[in-house]
Amino acid sequence: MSDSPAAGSPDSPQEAATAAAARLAELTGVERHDVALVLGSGWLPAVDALGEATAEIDTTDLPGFSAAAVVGHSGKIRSIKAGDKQLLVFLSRTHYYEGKGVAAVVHGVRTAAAAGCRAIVLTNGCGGLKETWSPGTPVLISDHINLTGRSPIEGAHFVDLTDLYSPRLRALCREVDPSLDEGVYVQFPGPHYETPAEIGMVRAIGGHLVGMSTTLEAIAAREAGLEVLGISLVTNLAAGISGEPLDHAEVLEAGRAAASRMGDLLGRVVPGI
Ligand code: 8IG
Repeated sequence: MSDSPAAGSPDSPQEAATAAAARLAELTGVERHDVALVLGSGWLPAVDALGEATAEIDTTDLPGFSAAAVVGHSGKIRSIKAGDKQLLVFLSRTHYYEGKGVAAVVHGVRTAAAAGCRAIVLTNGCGGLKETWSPGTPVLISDHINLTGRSPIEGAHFVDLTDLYSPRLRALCREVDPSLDEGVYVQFPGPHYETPAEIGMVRAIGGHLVGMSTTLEAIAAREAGLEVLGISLVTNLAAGISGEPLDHAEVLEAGRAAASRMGDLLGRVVPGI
């Protein structure tokens, strides 16, 4: 399987992103954005803490995006003025499990880079392996393990992923909130959650957080030259740890309950990016 455009198509992923960024500039009236944020499960209620929206558009108004598929992910993009920075906030993402291909998963990241962004904040809701991480705990992503077996990059382009999750931005977050823990995020393809045996494997390979997003986006962001901050919101203990079944409604509730803390964190970190 290939996510490349059909032979003869003029649309390389970068050309598609440039086209989306041009339309974004028209629709928002903003020539360049500075920092992008992608809000994952449970993060939507935090958006209002970022500042005043100068424009809000549907992702489907831009070329290359399709409608949001998950409850709790609204298919909108906001342009927000926050101090001297113009933020580009994706209120939804395309997940790998939607089957639209890896290029669709990272199109927002490439569009953000084409729109002028120098940094991107990738957030997600995830399962946690440490019992001290109660639902609603934010955790900085220190590194990742990509278990999708896929890459957003095609061809002989060997991108370095050392320090993918910016030590500078992690330190900035800990200045704002010294209680923040960090961990290794493991992306599974989904959409099913893990078995308890798979969580045992995650522990064995050095993972602390499990989810269905973020790693492919982080790789595309690094390829595009963006500085990356990854923050997970632990919304549930990983499978088999608490003895309770996993439930998407619970995930959304944990996000609502943690919204003011997440909004405060993002609102205080973004000015320093
Ligand atoms: I929210 O426990 C959320 N997303 N893979 N496992 C995986 N994804 C998740 C989980 C989880 N919780």
